[in-house]
Amino acid sequence: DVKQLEEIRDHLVSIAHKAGDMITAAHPSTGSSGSKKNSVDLVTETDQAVEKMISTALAEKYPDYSFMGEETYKPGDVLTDAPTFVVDPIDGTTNFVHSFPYACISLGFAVGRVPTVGVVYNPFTRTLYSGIKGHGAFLNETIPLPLNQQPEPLKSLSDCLVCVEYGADRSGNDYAVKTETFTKLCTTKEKGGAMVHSIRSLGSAALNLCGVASGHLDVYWEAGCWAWDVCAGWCILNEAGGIMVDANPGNWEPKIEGRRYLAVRQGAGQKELAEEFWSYVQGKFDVG
Ligand code: LIP
Repeated sequence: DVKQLEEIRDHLVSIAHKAGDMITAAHPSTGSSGSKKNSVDLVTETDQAVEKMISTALAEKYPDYSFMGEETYKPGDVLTDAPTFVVDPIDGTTNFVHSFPYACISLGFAVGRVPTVGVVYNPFTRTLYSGIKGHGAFLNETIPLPLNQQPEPLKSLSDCLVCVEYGADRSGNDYAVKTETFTKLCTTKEKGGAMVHSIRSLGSAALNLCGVASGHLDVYWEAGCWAWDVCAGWCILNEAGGIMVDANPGNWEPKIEGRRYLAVRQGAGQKELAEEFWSYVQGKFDVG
């Protein structure tokens, strides 16, 4: 019931603040980026320490619920239908390492593999986004999302600010699909492109989804995310009237444990805009 979900939200908010203090107190350098999955996929000691604090605080209060976190995930782990906290201790680790103030703690709660509670907190700007399925999404707990409650209709991609990410895998088919699509989006219409107002690549999937929920980004498209990057932001996006569909052309069914996402902000014409977006996608992603 909603009282229980509000209690979970409040617990996640207090954990997010604690985690935020740990993150802003840390002073990572680009050379001290700890273990690396590859030269651009960074993990710091802070990521690991923050996840430990979060999992301990959650287990104390909710010992029966499952936990999935970026730093303790092992290949083969699956998200089940059981109530599960889905956590990224620092989403935007590269930004964190470079002191670019666009990183956050992403705390999601999924039930039946549906994002049900979301808390996303950027401790550098002290910006908190939260949402509960069926009960709205808010900025700093009081301001309803989207920020413009009467958003403009989504007429054409050429009026849009579009967010994309390069991701941590910079070669192969999926990278070619991304970069060729980015080019097409930014090419003038006369040359067969969409000529969007501009594209942005900001480095945090969770904050990108909150940007679409707020309405300051019209579209966000990425393949290569994990459940902990999107669970919290997805709940907030839906509650702000945004839609999430699959990043591969024509597929309307994104999966939380899948890795391809296309988010469109609230406004008349969302589905038509998703279809227009796909018409510029140059190929299909292999990633599931
Ligand atoms: C990152 C994302 C980023 C994406 C990267 C990575 P991390 O999360 O939020 O947007 O492009 O592939 O998943 O590693 O900073 O938690």
